[in-house]
Amino acid sequence: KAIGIFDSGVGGLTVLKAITAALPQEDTIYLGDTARVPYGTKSPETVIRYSRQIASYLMSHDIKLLVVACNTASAVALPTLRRELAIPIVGVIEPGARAAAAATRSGKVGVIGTAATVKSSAYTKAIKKINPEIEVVTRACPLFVPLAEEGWIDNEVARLTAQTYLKPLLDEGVDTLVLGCTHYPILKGTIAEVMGPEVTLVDSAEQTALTVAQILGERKLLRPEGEQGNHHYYVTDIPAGFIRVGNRFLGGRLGDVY
Ligand code: DGN
Repeated sequence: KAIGIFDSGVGGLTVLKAITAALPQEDTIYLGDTARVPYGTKSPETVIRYSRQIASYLMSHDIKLLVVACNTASAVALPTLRRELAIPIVGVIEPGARAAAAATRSGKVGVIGTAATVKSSAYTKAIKKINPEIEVVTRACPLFVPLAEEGWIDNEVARLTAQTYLKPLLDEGVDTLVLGCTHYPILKGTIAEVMGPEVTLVDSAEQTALTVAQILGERKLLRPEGEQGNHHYYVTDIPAGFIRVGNRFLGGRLGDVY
């Protein structure tokens, strides 16, 4: 059985990349809802409806675990999916929150994400559930998404955008910053440059991959090491844009897209 992964579009490939790096033997089925992206600006009701439709499509492929790679969908649709589906479901918020709570020394954590993710307060709630003493400062950085898709990740525009968005977090003195959107790991270099060497960046993708490995291990659902997993990609719009941007996200290793 494969691991099912979905995102509002191409961004979740950063999560898929982390999962295949940690578990190269596993088969994956990825669905990018490219016809309806972005989720970050839509209402919770709409994002829940889309997430249920996609989850039920992936369930029809007999998956053993579902990864909700989209921060926005994780922030608003996870409780509904967990209630309705009988397989383990991993979102990207809890793993990112756990890593941030473990990393902070000053007790001040910054979280950046889409407008919907920030509005949901999902990261703040998840971090405070682990340690109520931690202060969480959030900021929506919507322009990072088109910058990542355009490949403008280390030019002047990216740097100015990052400086403008991140300055208030720097002023607040956060020592840890959660990259709470699938696209932000692509801009990690520029974000790190602006935040400086004292600030730890938490990449939800890497943390999510570790959680997937742990759950599959506990449930004895891991495939034997040494095998090479197969990867299938589905999109809801025509595949052209997904292939172009996806190859950039995965370093040219995207297979067939349906
Ligand atoms: N995948 C979305 C997220 O992680 O929040 C970003 C893209 C979007 O839907 N705006």
